[in-house]
Amino acid sequence: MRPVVVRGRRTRVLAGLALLAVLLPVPLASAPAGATLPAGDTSESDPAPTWGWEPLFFDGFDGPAGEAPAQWHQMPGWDLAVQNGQGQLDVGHLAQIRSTSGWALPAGTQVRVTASLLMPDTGTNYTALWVQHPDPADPREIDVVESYGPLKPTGVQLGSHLCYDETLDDGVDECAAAGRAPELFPVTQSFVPGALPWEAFWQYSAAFTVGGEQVVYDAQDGSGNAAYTVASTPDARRVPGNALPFHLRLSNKDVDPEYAVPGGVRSSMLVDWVSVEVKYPDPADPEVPPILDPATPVPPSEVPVS
Ligand SMILES: [Ca+2]
Repeated sequence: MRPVVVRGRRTRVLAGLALLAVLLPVPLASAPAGATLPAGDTSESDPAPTWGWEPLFFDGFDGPAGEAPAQWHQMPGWDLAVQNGQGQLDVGHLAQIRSTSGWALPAGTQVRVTASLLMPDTGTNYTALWVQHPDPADPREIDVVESYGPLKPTGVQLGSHLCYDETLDDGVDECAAAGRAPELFPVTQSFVPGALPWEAFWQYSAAFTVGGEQVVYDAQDGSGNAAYTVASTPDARRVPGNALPFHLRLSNKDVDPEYAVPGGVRSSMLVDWVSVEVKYPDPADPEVPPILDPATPVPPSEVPVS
């Protein structure tokens, strides 16, 4: 199981320091206008335009109100998430679903997982989209984004887990002790008031190369303006390999009662769409470079987010 409590102070401080090195927020006011949308498309309802990426999975959640999404299944012990009839999936209190499809892709395949999400505004819900690599001994979990909401100090964060601490209440971080601590980046400060993750839909992405060593996370509005771009510390253990399929998970957990903060009115996470896009390695040029050269600091304008 994934931890559901706020992470320890030391972890957050370390993650914050790492974030300073790699988080390169782009001021929204100076970002270029979204002039690349094809005529007729709207920034509210369509994924960002892409070139060179092939769709592997897409769900726009356009089914009738109350109907379960056909490409996902309910996790045992959890509630189902259902469509709301307005083109969105309502991931309510205690809902958790997994993509029925999973993908084991050739090494060198570039993968980008993106979802358009509106987070709950409560202090009692903990919502997440993550890439699950289902090997308990080698999880390689990528948290595309997770949110504790506006009332909790953690707000939204992203990162990855290599290990699950099954004894969160014993005061010992077994994962860190084993050299497998999570890498987490808080990003709430990258959003502007009025467009915070619980006030506006954002497109949250994680991109990686199968068998590579780095994950690039970003959040964009519907016009391609980025709130943040985060490049993870290079570590092959944090990127899915090709031996096991990875799946997608959406969840809405309760925070533990002792950490709950009253307030807020919307406990659901709303999901407009989810996509997985890929670029397969060129057979004529199998030496596909990693998404980023870890040795080279990359300004946000050059990070290959599209
Ligand atoms: Ca939709």
